[in-house]
Amino acid sequence: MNSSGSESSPAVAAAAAASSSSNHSSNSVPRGLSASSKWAKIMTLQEAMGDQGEGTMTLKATTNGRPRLFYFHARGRAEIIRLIFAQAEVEYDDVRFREPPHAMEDFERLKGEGELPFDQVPILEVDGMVLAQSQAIVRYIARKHGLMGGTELDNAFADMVACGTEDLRQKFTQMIFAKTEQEREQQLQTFSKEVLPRWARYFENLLCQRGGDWFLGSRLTYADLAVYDMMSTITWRLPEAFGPFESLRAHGARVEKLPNIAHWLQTRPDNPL
Ligand SMILES: N[C@@H](CCC(=O)N[C@@H](CS)C(=O)NCC(=O)O)C(=O)O
Repeated sequence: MNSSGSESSPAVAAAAAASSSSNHSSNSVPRGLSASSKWAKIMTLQEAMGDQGEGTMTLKATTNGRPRLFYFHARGRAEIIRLIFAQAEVEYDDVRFREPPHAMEDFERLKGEGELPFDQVPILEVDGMVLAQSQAIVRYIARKHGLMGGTELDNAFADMVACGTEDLRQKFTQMIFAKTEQEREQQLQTFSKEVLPRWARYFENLLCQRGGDWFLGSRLTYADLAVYDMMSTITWRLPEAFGPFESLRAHGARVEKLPNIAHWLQTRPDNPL
């Protein structure tokens, strides 16, 4: 997102793609901001603020231990947080900006609170503290809710895998949001023919290193959810991307079958990105 407030950021573009894609769902009722899920209370910023207008929301208001996640109406960097909360059955408020053209308006309003550490989202407000940086948030909630490894070294292994997903996501996002169509096509070729197969192989090697269903063998960690999230982001644009990577695809299918994850996938708003 650029500081000029233009609507060209990946998250805003993703929100725009989300709103147009929900209009295109033919077989199911589109699930937008009115979606509801067992643990996530999905709401707009206006609802979270009690719709009392500018300056009336206090971000550090006591939330009685109930976390509040703020982000665009998109998956983006917030979805891994939502997946962890779903798996751990944590009740929280999933506060989303409206779709474009109002997304930036809402983001500016939140920034106007003067409490965002880096003027970026996602943020998680918990117990009167505002946390930014998605990876810090992810590690905090994964530790708190038992989705880390059993040892410090295993935690580092899980972090390593998750950091890898961030690298690949960044390469994907750069490509998807290239400035011109021609640039995008060119980058798409390089990404799908060179970058993606190389990185998919890295992940597959790591997955197979220990045997078992998960990256840490028999123990599910947030890294499994992070890899799943990254793969579903990429397959939105490149449906066949992971075709040759059987172990990774089987891993993704296992994540989707986790009952709490399955519930979230079935009930979450249908944003593609
Ligand atoms: N390293 C940060 C990056 C967050 C980030 O760039 N968020 C975007 C939206 S996806 C944003 O708020 N951009 C506003 C800006 O950087 O000015 C994280 O992982 O949370």
